Amino acid sequence: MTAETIVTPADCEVAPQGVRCMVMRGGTSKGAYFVANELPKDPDERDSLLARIMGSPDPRQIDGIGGAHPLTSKVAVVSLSTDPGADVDYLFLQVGVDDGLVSNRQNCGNLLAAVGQFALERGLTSASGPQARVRIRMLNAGSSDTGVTVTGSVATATFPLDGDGPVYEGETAISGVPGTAAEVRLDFEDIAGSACGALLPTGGITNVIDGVEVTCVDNGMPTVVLRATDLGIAGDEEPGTLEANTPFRERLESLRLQAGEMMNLGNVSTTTVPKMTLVSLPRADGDICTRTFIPHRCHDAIGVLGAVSVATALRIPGGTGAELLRPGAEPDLVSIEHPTGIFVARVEIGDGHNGPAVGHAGIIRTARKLFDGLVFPPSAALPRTPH
Ligand code: NQM
Repeated sequence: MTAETIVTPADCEVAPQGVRCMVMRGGTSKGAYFVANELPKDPDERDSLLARIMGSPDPRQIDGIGGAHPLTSKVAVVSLSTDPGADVDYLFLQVGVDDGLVSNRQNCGNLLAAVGQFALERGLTSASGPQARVRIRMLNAGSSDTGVTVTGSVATATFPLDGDGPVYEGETAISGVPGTAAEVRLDFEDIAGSACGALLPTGGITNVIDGVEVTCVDNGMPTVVLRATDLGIAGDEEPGTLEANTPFRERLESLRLQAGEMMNLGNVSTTTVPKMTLVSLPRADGDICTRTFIPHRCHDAIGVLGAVSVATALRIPGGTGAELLRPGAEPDLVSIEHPTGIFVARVEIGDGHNGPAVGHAGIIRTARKLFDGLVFPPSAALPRTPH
């Protein structure tokens, strides 16, 4: 048995006293939250440290605090904003479970749901009264290697407060999370084209790739929307059933690689965007049924900005799968069925100079502080687990 060891210069530089870290549930994801200046400044050093903290690369992340799934192997890095129009800056980093790669190429609207509370907990911003409103600039924008330049957009998080800080207890339930917690409202500004440079980055409402019609959209998350039946599935299968269907997954990945090039994302073979959302007729009380690949695992629910992007594609006249929406659905709301329930996204679409334009977009989440303390990463990179 051989094990390949990834060694970087940062491997010897871990403070033996630990690294300050808060673990929070944001929406249907869970992640480690850090203040930016408590991590190494150098991105390579920072990423090496974060991979070790999460326990990657290892399918079980047994030597770290990651949860062995993309939805629980996430990091939020928060700092005072350098933009006078925002309170704090939020950088999302996805830590690859199996490969240990740390990527800033996508945003995460679920971890975003706890950024406001984290910023108050760490004294990065302040608020008083019954509610906090924290303006969060989202730093994950277009990647420099594709030539697309996109500026960070802003989300406002609104959540309850008491004299001691954020209130986490509450009566709001969201699908995919047991019990209830305090409501966090997220309102988005200027998220269209967040990573691809345009709401419809291919220039068209639909495209045909290998005979399959798709809508490629980026309203906060680069996403490809396609009809489940066009890929020979019903669309309401369990995630595990779809993940086990190798020919289907190979076809989906081939479409994704081609769509990535068309969406200005370049070669997406090692990136987590675009996401792939298969749509079909609603089965429960929603307007549309979905299964989303993020992009290799099937999501147990649907991402926040992913849901906003899917709702946008379906609300654009002629968008792929728009005809599958439940007749009579409310114009600005889309109730998206997913494997563990329903996600309601509000998106207003109007006419812009060059086609459809997005007005307000917003969603409701909950978030909770789970743990606050010090995390102790190993000082050397983990050997890659042999497969
Ligand atoms: O789309 C999963 C999640 C996400 C991302 C993913 C997210 C979003 O459920 O904004 O929240 O698509 O990787 O946390």
